[in-house]
Amino acid sequence: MIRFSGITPSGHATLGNHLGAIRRWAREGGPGDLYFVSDLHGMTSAYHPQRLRVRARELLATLVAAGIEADQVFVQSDLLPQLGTLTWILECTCSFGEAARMTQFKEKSARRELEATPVRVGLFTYPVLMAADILLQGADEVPVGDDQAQHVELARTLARRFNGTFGEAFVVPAAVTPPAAARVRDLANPARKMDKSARDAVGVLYVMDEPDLLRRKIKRAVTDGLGRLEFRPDEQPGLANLLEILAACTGKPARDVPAEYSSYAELKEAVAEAVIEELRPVRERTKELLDDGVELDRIRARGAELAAERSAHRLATARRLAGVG
Ligand code: AQP
Repeated sequence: MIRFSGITPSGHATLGNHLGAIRRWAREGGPGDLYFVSDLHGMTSAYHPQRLRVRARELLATLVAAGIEADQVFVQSDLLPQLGTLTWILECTCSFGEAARMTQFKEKSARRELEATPVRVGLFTYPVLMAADILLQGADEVPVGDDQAQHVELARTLARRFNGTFGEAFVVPAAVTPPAAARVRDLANPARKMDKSARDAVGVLYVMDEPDLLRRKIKRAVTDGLGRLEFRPDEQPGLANLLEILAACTGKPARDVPAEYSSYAELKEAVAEAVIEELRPVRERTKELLDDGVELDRIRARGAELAAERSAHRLATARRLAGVG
């Protein structure tokens, strides 16, 4: 069984990415699962090429540092020839209307138009690239949040259509809802989720932040003036976020945490210690991998080789059936 998940290098990995995705992939992933750094997805809005390259490398190192098996990770652009080929084949089976229905495209393009920023064709066609990612690897399950479920549905439609029109080439993937995970919020604005591409980093804890910086950011986290140590996400969202972070790092239920502390300051100190210890091994191992370029290059090349090998037969079949191979 292949479960397939990706992470986009639109910024440095955050505590949210770590607790909500990376740590779970490392702990709960099965031997057939595949994880990829989706750098091609990071090109659908304005981006800086050198930054994209550096962040993709850093994210790859972080996935491995967090404990994901090195032969289960790869960088998407290392499969650009295969993905380019399959994306084109699938685009030629996808109607304009199907692509135009994607809610994420409608929302993102509307926002860009309001900001008077150009809407790239890549933003429009990226769900087909995502279908190619999934179908190329023969994924059985794609764990996604609500915002991506429609894209997996498109991948299912395109797989069925191709198989029905030209012949069996693809596994029809299933979108699965991942088990509920901590939704880490921005420490400076708990109404927002902690985003790796946030413009203002004061409320964002990055995996690679040094302990002192983590401590300073947590100390400044927005709480409230109630002075009441209880887990009440609706009334005290900032405090609840801190309690959830501490709970995720220690494995205790968030509701049980307040009883152990007598002030917000004391709680923040405990959160800081827990986050520092949670991230320390990942940060240190990531650093080691980034410093030892040879080892990371080897992991990357091997990941790309395995991903290409795994998908070669499927791509050849699709090309042959589509009349272009
Ligand atoms: N704050 C969060 N709490 C819990 N989980 C989170 N994830 C992201 N933020 C949080 C999970 O991380 C995985 C990778 O996400 P992605 O690269 O597809 O980007 P995203 O979901 O759009 O998350 P980001 O980090 O906020 O990126 P930007 O800033 O580019 O939008 C996913 O499994 C996601 O659920």
